[in-house]
Amino acid sequence: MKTTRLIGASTFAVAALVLSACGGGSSAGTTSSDTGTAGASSSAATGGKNITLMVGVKGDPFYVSMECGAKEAAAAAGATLTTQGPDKFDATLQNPLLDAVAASKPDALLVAPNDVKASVGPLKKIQDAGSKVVLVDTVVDDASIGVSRIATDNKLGGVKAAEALQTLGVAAKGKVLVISTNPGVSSVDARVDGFKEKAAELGYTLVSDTQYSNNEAAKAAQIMSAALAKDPDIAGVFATNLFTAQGVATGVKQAGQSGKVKVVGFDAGPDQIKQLEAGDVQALVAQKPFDIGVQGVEQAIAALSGGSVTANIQTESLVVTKDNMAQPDVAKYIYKSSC
Ligand code: T6T
Repeated sequence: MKTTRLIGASTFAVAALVLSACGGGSSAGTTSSDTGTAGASSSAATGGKNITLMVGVKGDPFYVSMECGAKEAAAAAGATLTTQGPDKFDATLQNPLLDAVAASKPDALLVAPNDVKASVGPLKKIQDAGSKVVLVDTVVDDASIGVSRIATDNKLGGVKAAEALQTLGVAAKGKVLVISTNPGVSSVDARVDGFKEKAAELGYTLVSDTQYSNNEAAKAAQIMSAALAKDPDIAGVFATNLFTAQGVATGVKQAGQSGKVKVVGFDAGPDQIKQLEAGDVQALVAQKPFDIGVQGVEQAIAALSGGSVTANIQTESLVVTKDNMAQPDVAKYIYKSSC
């Protein structure tokens, strides 16, 4: 039977095996008694399976880290992993790649769909042709797609971002702004929802509707500069993903407001960590993409080997600041630019 579960410090036997082999980097290293998934699979039972990982966008350290986890889990299970992704986070670029995947008929597809609606058609085709589809990071509106869905609890991540602004001293009535990527991306939309709910509770004033960077750092910087020109008393900003957050920090810096305007970004790429260190960003909500990759492969293997599959898995996030970033239990979640 399909179930929902929240992944915290515990996860499965395969993850423990992978992580003990690679020296950590994920909370997935802790074993748990919850062995209803691919923990029971062995490379003897699952060897030779072809798994494709379709990331949301190529070269993004979030997806690179996810690929690192997926690669290690695939190797542990004796499966072959091939990774692909569009040059931009854009369904019109990802969909043709998905159509090519359909033609290659992998045993399983791990995919971060670029759009809740536009990605449904190609994924349905792949699923109907018999490949096991596992959604990683982002989802689609059609609930029939995917034997399993594994993502950060993004709404909670947005709540944490608002709480971080409060911790940083943004008081009730403080003016705040949200800058996201594109509407229709499930992950960032949920972060915005969580942030807005908590911001309302904290009495913050949103200076405008959510603005969109199109996942381009330069555009995020421009939006930020324009917003500060219009409302010089903005006290805090939430930027919902890696490239948006990098651009927002640049915009605040160019306006000479670093430190005065509190910037909370999502993700923890290497360049974001540099911005944190430099004081251009005050807090980052880091995800655990390595874990998502490990668990994506585990679920795919479970589905292929007749094991028990978990329909929804939510992974954790953590708030990274200049003060805690060097702690080993935090530093291990900084994203990688290569495996
Ligand atoms: O924040 C991640 C990912 O979770 C989101 O779906 C898209 O943007 C990132 O890849 C960061 O760039």
